[in-house]
Amino acid sequence: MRKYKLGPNGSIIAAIDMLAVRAQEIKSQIMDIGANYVLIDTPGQMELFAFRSVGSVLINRLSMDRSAVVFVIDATQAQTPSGYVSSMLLALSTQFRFNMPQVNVLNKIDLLDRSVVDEILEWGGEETDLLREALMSNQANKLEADLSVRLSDILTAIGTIPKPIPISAKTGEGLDALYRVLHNVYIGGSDYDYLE
Ligand SMILES: Nc1nc2c(ncn2[C@@H]2O[C@H](COP(=O)(O)OP(=O)(O)OP(=O)(O)O)[C@@H](O)[C@H]2O)c(=O)[nH]1
Ligand SMILES: [Mg+2]
Repeated sequence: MRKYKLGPNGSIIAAIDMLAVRAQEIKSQIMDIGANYVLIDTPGQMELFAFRSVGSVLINRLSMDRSAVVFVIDATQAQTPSGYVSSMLLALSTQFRFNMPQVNVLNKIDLLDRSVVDEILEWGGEETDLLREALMSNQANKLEADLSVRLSDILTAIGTIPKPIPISAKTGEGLDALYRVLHNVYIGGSDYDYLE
């Protein structure tokens, strides 16, 4: 920020652009480590990373043979029906932008009661009416309710959005399930049902 006299957003943009330019060099340094798994953490400000073309350029350049995007949803934001729909739309737009296998996770479940987590997971289940009903009963404003229901209908119609895997980065809960799903993606399996 000081060197280029940029604000926080401009600095993130400049840093990503610089990374993209040096992506091959960074990738070969990563390969030299010889790790079984490599995790690359990207900035959460989606308009600065996922929604700029250099974001997907960088992802493509750093990707190895078997790579997947893990999209992290904050469970506390997704606990209201409209918050859930907004989170899933963001997950969908990342899937659309990167066009890579994507796993969605619902993080911070340690902050919510298990019953609330279960309700969120049901919204992503087969019973699509559950989300619809929750949206209708939670919105005081009719316009907002209509819009949310229509957006959730889009999510249902698209149908390929993987339901989120509940995890806690803090307690480690659910990480084994995430590992299993990622392993499935790596070996080319399509079975996403981690509960089986
Ligand atoms: N209770 C709880 N807190 C968490 C969990 N995961 C992250 N946090 C906290 O949430 C805050 C934000 O975590 P970060 O990892 O910086 O979030 P981020 O999404 O990477 O943020 P950006 O990189 O800015 O997008 C920190 O205070 C973390 O300790 C979790 O599973 N449970
Ligand atoms: Mg972060």
